[in-house]
Amino acid sequence: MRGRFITLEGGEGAGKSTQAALLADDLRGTGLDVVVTREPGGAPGAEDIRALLVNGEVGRWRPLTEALLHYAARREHLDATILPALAAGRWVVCDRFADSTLAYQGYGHGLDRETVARLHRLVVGDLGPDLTIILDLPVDEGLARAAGRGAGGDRYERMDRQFHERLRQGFLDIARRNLDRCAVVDATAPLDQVQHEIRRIVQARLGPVGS
Ligand code: Z5A
Repeated sequence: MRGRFITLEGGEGAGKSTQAALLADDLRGTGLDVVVTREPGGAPGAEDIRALLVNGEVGRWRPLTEALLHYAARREHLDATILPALAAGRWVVCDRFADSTLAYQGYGHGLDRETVARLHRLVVGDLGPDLTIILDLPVDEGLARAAGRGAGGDRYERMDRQFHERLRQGFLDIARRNLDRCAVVDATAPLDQVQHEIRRIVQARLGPVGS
């Protein structure tokens, strides 16, 4: 049986990486075979493209170029990692996926929705996630959490506050437009409460796991 594909989305410091690892542990505890992966990246060629995206000057790429790079990385990731895992019956938990392109390059950088949608149809088609958890957090809190990790932040973390506010509203709008697939979780709650809420949503949306 094909595995299930779950993505975690949200702005900077929302807790996606932390919750992806916790969710994978929860799912493994029920006997499932789980792959944790991330975007941009998640496959050798995609990780090479990631280096072009997260390093360098803030204005390094024009929005369309940046979207093309993310979708190029995504196709590698799908072919090399996600699709083989799902075909083998494994569950895939992915830290960011295509909603991040619409949020960052679309809502954030102003690339129009139809262009992103055309790229999506070409590269992803109907291979998208079964469930998307959107972790929502006020911008200042997310940036403070991300800053707490030190190292001065990557290219995206250095973008201005208004950009991050557009991202937040973008993710909430994506959730409103995709009610069947998306669930918004309050990421200001303590770690274990967020973990519990995600576990509850996975059970409710995808049915009892591990049975
Ligand atoms: N990007 C794009 O533009 N277009 C695309 O299509 C895609 C991506 C796919 C990749 O960055 C960048 O690429 C990303 C968007 C862009 N922008 N940035 N930056 P990345 O993958 O390297 O980083 P990220 O995904 O943005 O990670 P993040 O947002 O910075 O962090 P996070 O994964 O959401 O959070 P975390 O690392 O799990 O937690 C952050 C800190 O908060 C950490 O110290 C935790 O211990 C703490 N934390 C987590 N949860 C809590 C709670 N509940 N309470 C208190 N503290 C917490």
